[in-house]
Amino acid sequence: MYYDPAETLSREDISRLQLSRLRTTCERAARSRLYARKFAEHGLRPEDVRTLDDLRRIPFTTKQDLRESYPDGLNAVPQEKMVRLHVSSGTTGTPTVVYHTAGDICWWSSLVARCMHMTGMRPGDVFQNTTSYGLFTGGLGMHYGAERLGCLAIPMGAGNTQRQLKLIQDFKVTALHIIPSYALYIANFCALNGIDPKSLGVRIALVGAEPYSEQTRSRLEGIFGFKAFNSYGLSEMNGPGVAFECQEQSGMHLWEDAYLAEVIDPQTLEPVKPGEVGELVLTTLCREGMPILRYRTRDLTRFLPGPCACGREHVRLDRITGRSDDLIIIKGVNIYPMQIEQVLMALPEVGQNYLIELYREGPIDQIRVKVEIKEEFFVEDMRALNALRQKIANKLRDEILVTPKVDLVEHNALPKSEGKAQRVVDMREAE
Ligand code: DLL
Repeated sequence: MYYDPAETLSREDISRLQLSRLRTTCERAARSRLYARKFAEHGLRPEDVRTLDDLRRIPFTTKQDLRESYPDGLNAVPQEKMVRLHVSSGTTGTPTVVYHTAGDICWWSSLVARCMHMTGMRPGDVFQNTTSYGLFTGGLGMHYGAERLGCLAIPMGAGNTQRQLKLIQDFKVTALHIIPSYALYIANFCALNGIDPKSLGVRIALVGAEPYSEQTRSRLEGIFGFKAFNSYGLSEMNGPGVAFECQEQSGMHLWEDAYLAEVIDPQTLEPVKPGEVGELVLTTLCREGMPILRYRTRDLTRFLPGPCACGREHVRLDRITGRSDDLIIIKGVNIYPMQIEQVLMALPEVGQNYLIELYREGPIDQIRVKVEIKEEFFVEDMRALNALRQKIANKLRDEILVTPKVDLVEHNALPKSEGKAQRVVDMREAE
């Protein structure tokens, strides 16, 4: 039933293992320039970490630290020992780099294999990876995991939907790795080209790398007939394989033998009360090449209380509601893009894509939501369209407490990207 004996660890075993691995990790980290400096600044020596509570004496690591350490200031072993590096997309300023030793790649692959097995994938499954390869960790990360598990892996990469579908059909693909916005795009493509998505026969979809709502999951499962498992990770912590849903599909188990997780209040930096939402902070416990201590992910989530029916005691993360830097403030009201997605994806008239625009009217910030409408609802009757526009605006207002301007557009009218979708365009500075 389990892929790895680590899945059966009790809470007590987990704590014991975490402490011994944390101590090794601190010793290793102290060999890097960044942590040698940070430890010295805090008057901390690796051997001062004697209990799990001592974790809190270790300073946080931020994205800024990683940028300033570019290209190799976090390396804890000589470069000759490294076998791979991934560089983040770095939309703003200097990118960040993560180096891996052969041992790190081995660990990462087995973590991903463990996740895949937990969803029900087995040797014999045919796995197609629809995300980009190259520097994005969802490519090689998932690929190595699938091969490790013993699946037939097809490294299709991103885009070229016609070809994706042909390979899925010709090789009887049973499991897919897919970003939610691309899954919605394929659904649309199938509708336009008269393909029944259920006839593709895909059983399992690993869906992650960007936030999506429960409503989007239900929509995708309804359209494709597969089970969609949420998958969380970030390049700094390897990539995919950090936390994954089990067959209960109720929160993502975070592998606590490999990562130490905290949820903190991003303002006070203190731990939140149990079960409250805050910023996820992660420490690697198994990495040799580039250990990272108390990394502030900026991702907002919470630990789900209570045991999981699957029996695994590794803590569960709730769906990531967004990043602390995604917060939109309009007329003093805090809004997360995910709230808008939830409302839209629950409406049958709404198609598979939308875009949020922030703009300024005089001194006042405004929000406009452009919504693709399914073909059968995109009629010439102005009254019907106006009524639909009003209905969507009202539903959004009930959720986000401000009334957005709503523009209805034909399906396929909005820009789509091959990688992660850009859902919010902020035009306020440009105006
Ligand atoms: O997106 C790693 C990954 C690849 C995860 C494939 C899952 C599947 P980055 O490009 O570094 O790494 O982006 C990491 O993406 O901090 C979150 O903000 C977001 N993210 C990743 N998974 C989820 C998810 C990969 N399931 C950043 N839900 C993270 C919400 C997610 N957000």
